[in-house]
Amino acid sequence: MTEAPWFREAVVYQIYPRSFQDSNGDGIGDVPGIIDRLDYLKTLGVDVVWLSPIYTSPQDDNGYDIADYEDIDPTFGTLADVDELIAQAHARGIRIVMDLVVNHTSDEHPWFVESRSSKDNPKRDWYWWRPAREGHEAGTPGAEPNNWESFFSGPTWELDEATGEYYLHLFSRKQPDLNWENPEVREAVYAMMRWWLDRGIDGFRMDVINMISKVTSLPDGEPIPGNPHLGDGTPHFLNGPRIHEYLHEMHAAVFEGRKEKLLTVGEMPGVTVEDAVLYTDPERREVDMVFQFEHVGLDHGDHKWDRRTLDLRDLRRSMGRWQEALAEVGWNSLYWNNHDQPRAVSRFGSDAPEHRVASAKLLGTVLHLHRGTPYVYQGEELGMTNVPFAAHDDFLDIESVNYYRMAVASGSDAEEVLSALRLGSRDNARSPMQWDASDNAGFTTGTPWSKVNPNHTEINAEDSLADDDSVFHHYRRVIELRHTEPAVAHGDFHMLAADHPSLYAFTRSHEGTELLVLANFSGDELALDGVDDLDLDGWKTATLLLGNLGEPSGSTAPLRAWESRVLRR
Ligand code: ISL
Ligand code: CA
Repeated sequence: MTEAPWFREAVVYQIYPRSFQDSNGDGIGDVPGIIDRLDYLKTLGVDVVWLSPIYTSPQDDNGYDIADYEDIDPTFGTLADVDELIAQAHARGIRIVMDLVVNHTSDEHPWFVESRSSKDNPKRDWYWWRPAREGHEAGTPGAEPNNWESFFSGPTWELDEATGEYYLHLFSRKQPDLNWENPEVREAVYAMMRWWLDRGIDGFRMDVINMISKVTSLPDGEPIPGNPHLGDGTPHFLNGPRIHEYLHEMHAAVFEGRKEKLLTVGEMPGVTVEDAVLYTDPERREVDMVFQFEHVGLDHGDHKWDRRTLDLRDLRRSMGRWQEALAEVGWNSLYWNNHDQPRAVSRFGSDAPEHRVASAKLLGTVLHLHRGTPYVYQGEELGMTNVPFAAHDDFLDIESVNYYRMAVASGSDAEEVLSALRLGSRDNARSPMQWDASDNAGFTTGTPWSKVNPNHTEINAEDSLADDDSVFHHYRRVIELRHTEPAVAHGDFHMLAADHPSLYAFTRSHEGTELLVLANFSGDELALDGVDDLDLDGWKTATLLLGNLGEPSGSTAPLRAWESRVLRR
């Protein structure tokens, strides 16, 4: 048997640099700020830090629009700061993983500036250029080369006056898609990746990497009801025809023969379990794990702005299916939260004052006890909540801003659009990290770029560090468990009581040790006797490894509101 890969025992912490720690009072988090907080991360016990993009960028999508892959945006610092960050992190046993955004560049990247300059520029074919649809005059509605809708509202095509052709942008018009069909593009990306690894980083989180291969005829998608010119292009670019070939080629060109402990995680909206097995089978040499989106789509209706109440049964069914599908081959990544998602405690737990702490701890317990590599998003370890946004101009994210404008222009009620934004906006995850109870939460001495959540007086790192019962210390313990209890990292997973509306229960077993996780996803007491498919006879005298509400009256006693337990036998 070959040794299990190192990342099975690792926990990753995601930093959204803009909102983590400002060091110079300009109101924007930066790399020196991160360096100042490394000891905090060391105390938490995480193994890897993933940084959202800090490269040179006009910041149209907060850095996911890159104008120079090999330099740092002055907002965030310098290359020398990054070298220092790498050295300081490594000195504490923490690896640094960078975001890799190569489905698209910024329109201000020199590659695109050249590409757009003329039809016969050598880099013309580095992006997707197409003339207007046959029989249509460029610039008129419906003249776009196809009907794909952008993730950030409106068409995915922008007419460029210089040559009278359109370019493709799945995201904003300042994020033109690279043409991966062109081998020069691929080699340029691989060279840039090698350059970063040579600099000492430990891997990449690959942004929307399953969108890089498109069906080259760029066919129209199924029309979207209510809009005559827009359609769903996703079947033509999610997990496209050459995606496995590209990832395998990237692996060979970039990672082969390098040091062992690198990490690659592919962010893959619309990835299925069947695809994920292929992407993460170590024999195929593509990526170590993928971010999938099934569980964060379960409270969406027809689209993300149409929210519905989550049914725990759906969540458990989805999580369970992923556990099972990747049990033998491949590996899962585990997350509730990232910079694109509303806050977990407000969404899957309860942010009501009486339940926030317990439910935040419960969520940490449940997630980290699954089989896979857990990701903690900054502030999650404090139980940070969604932000009480009031008016539409409180929302800053391009996705929210564009959606509001589009929805109101097409006749939706502004108040209804606002309530959808309050629940679903990515801005919820992007408010400044709450370090202490002072005016700007210890994030900045200047004016923060995004509103500090007023609840930082109650919810902040300083208080959490001082209180052994805090969400922070619970996360620290659950992370430690992965490092000390082999069943957490390596055990088999088995879901229990699959039809229960509020109990989340499963076992992990490994070399004679068995763990049982019990979690009450509700504000009501939950009796464990007589629950279908839950036999607790052998667990009455089991050891309590980790609870979230202090000693229960017994290992199998009824669960109190939002109580979770990890038992071992
Ligand atoms: O957040 C989303 C919708 O609410 C997703 O569709 C998101 O855009 C998708 O998961 C891709 O996300 C990644 O690429 C985007 C960037 O805006 C996100 O921040 C990033 O995580 C484009 O680079
Ligand atoms: Ca700053």
